[in-house]
Amino acid sequence: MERTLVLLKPDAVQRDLVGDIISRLERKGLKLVGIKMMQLPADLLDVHYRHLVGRSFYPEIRSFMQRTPVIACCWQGADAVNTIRLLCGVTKAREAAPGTIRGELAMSVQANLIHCSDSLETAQAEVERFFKPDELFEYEDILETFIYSSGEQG
Ligand code: IDP
Ligand code: MG
Repeated sequence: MERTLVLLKPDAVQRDLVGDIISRLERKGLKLVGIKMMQLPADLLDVHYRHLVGRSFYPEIRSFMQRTPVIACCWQGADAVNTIRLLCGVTKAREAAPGTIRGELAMSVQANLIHCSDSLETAQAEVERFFKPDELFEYEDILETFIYSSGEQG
């Protein structure tokens, strides 16, 4: 089973959408294996968004991501990385598909509610960057045999 990082951004916290977004991922059948609230330091953001450092809009993203604490979560599931990217929708929220988190709940390129890892390799690095080993959990999911067929279970 894959593990992936999700951040619920300051707009999700401020707009009281934390519960709604977590509920969507839970109802999909994904398994929550780590969760915490964090005020993100600038140096962590500079690493996390290193592909955007240097862009003219990066200072605004950094200050936006620091306006309130965020909720960091680690989710587990079969193909969890790609599955959550699909549920999230494209970056420019007003063009995100109906039914997606961004498509249903946001209008902005910057304030698009959620970060999710974009590849398995990135997910592994991001989960390690945001969570200490003892903040991630393994436990039995008693519904797993109703969520997956035997061949899909990890
Ligand atoms: P993603 O979050 O869909 O993976 P990335 O390209 O990795 O998108 O960008 C990271 C975040 O930076 C976006 O979610 C958004 O908050 C912000 N961002 C990306 N491009 C722009 C832009 O052109 N203007 C303002 N903010 C942007
Ligand atoms: Mg990205």
